Amino acid sequence: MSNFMYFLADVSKIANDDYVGFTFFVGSMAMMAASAFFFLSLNQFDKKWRTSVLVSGLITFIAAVHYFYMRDYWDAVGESPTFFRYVDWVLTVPLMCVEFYLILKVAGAKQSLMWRLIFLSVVMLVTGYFGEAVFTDQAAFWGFVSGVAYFVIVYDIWLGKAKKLAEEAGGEVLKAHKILCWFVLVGWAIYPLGYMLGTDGWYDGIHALNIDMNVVYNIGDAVNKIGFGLVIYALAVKSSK
Ligand SMILES: *C/C=C(C)/C=C/C=C(C)/C=C/C1=C(C)CCCC1(C)C
Repeated sequence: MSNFMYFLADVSKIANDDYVGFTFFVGSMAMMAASAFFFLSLNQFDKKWRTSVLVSGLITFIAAVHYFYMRDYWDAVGESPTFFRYVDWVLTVPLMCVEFYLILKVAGAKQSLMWRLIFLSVVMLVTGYFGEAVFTDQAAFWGFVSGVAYFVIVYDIWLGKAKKLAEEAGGEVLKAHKILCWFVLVGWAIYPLGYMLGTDGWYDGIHALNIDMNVVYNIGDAVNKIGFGLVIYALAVKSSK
């Protein structure tokens, strides 16, 4: 079959009764559209804001490519595309940490802050992968370890060094930092929920909801990757003449 025929077969199957596949499909389109939006807007900003908006576009673009793969994998295999999911996250979540550093640079943020957040996010994701794909009978334990790293990130940006820098920067940077903090506290909390829906542990009761983990992850990604990017975009608009 040609690629196009394959695409049609794919779509018709998804369009009929596969709501998980549908969220992969819509997710890939949303990520692609967001990337075009961020990339094409770059010229309107002052030079010092372009890197931040560029990174927003890279985050959604990397996700778009992974969503194409995940959609096909789901369609062909009918299982969670765990490997692609985590490769996507391990590239995009550290880039979100870079965004914090980039906007706080005006207040003198050091690279050490960026590397600390990147390190914590990688610990959070690698331990999550262990629980979801490697040591699946200890999912609750690895999810807990992952959750500890997550809370250290939340602490750092809400109450730690990053918060002090945001206050020193003040104005629009402080406002944007606060919104990003809410994304990490509430938006990122969607993921452990998905994890509990798709793995076994003391939380098995939640399986009664009968929601596929991928739907939850896909909603989380759309909210967080596109929403996060739009906050940066709005900051760049307000801060450019
Ligand atoms: C664009 C992708 C994003 C923002 C992904 C974020 C992922 C997380 C915050 C995942 C967190 C997890 C826990 C806190 C515990 C259970 C395991 C994870 C990896 C799902």
